[in-house]
Amino acid sequence: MKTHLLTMSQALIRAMIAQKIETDGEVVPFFKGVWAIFGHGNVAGLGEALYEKRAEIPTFRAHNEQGMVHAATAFAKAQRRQQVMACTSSIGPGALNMVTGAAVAHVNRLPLLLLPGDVFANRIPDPVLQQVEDFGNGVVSANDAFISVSRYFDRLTRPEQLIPAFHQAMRVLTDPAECGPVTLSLCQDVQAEAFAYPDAFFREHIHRIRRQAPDARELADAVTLIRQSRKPLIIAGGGVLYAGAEQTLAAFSHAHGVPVGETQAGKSSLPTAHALNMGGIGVSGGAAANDMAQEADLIIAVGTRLQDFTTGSWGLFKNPDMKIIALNVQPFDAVKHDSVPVIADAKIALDQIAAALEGWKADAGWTQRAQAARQRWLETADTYQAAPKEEALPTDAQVIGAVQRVAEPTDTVVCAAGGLPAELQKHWRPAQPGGYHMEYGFSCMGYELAGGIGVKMAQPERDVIVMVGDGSYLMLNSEIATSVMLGQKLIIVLLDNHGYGCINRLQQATGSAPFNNLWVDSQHMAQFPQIDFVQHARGLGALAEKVASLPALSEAILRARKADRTTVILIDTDPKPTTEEGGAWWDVAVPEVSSRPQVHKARTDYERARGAQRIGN
Ligand SMILES: Cc1ncc(C[n+]2csc(CCOP(=O)(O)OP(=O)(O)O)c2C)c(N)n1
Ligand SMILES: [Mg+2]
Repeated sequence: MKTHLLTMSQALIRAMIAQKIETDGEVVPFFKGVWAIFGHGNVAGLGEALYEKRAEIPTFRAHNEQGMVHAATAFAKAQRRQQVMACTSSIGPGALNMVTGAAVAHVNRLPLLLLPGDVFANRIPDPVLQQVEDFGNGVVSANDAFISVSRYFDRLTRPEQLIPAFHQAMRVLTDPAECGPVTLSLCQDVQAEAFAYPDAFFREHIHRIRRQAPDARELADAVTLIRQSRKPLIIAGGGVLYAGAEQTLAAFSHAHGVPVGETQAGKSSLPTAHALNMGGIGVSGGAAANDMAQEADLIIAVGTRLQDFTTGSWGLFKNPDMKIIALNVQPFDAVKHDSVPVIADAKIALDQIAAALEGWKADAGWTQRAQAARQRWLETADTYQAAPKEEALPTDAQVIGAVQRVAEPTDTVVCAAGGLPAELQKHWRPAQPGGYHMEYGFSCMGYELAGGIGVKMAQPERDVIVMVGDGSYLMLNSEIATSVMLGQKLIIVLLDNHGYGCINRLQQATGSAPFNNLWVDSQHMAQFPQIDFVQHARGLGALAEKVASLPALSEAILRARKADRTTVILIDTDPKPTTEEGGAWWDVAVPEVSSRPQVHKARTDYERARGAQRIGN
């Protein structure tokens, strides 16, 4: 048997280079590159191996491990899970900084390869710097924290373990149902240890993402249910985009007169102009989709996890006879809420269902109502986006309107947390599939700027517009410097409302006093914050300007498009108003006991709302 004497690190990097993927008939490297921040846990082992192969697989330097994981995760999302990145860190703090990012990828079902350094397998120098010591368990390591946020976890304590571990890693990274973060925790000494790896381990491997066809009986059950329904509604989740099923969905909706509501991950499945695109559904959705959802007798849930923001914490659907068909590659999702499962790829299954439904249409009245509801909602949304009176601070919706007025069909808007996700789900009008990149599975503050880099790396020909609140910006902004260094240009619109506007609103909606969210409501303050975001962004190497009006914002975006690097455009906004219409109830537990009458009232309302919650289905 032909073998190659290599360190475990060298073998890993060579095996990664050998992985290819066939997408749209083209064969490309499966691993786009490796994000790295070195320390004693990886600099000598993996660092040396990456240097050796730097011409074949690029290494990108970041400023914060969490940030680099967000960039890698966003890249995989923008590539619709067809291509991934890896991230390597030192042991201890560097590794644990990646855990939050791992959770983002885990919740959002996005493939990602994490390579944190780990303690010495031989344990001779124990405890090494940054090693966590457990008094009663010799195998505990800080990296155990990855276990709960990895779809596959392995700790390599011998170099030859890489072979089976890598095969399992590739299985998970390329499986549409299982995919998520894979953590190979690499003991520092093992990274540097050699083994005679078989030649076959480095052979080119061309992957193709599996498209699972539905079981014939599951398909038949779903078709029967659809034929029996009069008021069906499709919920389009991220799975539509990952399956590349947007045209199939558009044709299905059109042929059968079935309206479509979009989740945060599924938004931009249909172009805004599609006659039966109801827009966003759920807590942060619009009035059109939510009105239809209340009455629907059948929900066809395509590629969605049915999280609480989609189902209004299961208070949204009011028709007592409503049934759910869950079309999903992942059985875990397909059985939720007693759904009728169709375990399959969205594109294949929608095509097959459409063929079996030949000639069938939803009630004409239902379809017409949907079209009218959609029109009404777009008109309502227009009024929210319209420019404010001169003296008033703009709202988030008005800022979105100003960005939209100068948007190109090819733009991708990126966001994750704060008040913006709800306003964007209601107001952003994507012209093309994939033009809306929202991380709303973990809604992780700090994803926006770093994630934008990953999106730009996936879509270099598109302008990437990151919309971010002051809170998220302050939480993680160091990757602005990375975007400048790597030439991955972002247009960042920073909405400064002086604090955590959305949580402040939520706090008061649950009867609490304004407390500890907006800067002005912070208790212990020697000085009111005077943060100069423009100087800060310039300090990191970006271009930056503050605008005083919405027309000035639109103009600044046009300037930023022409700029050679990342631009931060700052605008002050009003933390209070949001779009009232649309939106569904969200279950946020209100205290049963309080000294404040506002909380008593909120509790009474809360209990009433819970009475309308669908349990189990
Ligand atoms: C890492 C993280 N911490 C806390 C939260 C809870 N949270 C959600 S939004 C938010 C405030 C966001 O503030 P900002 O970015 O300024 O947006 P705004 O609410 O003002 O629109 C907080 C604290 C979160 N989602 N992520
Ligand atoms: Mg804010």
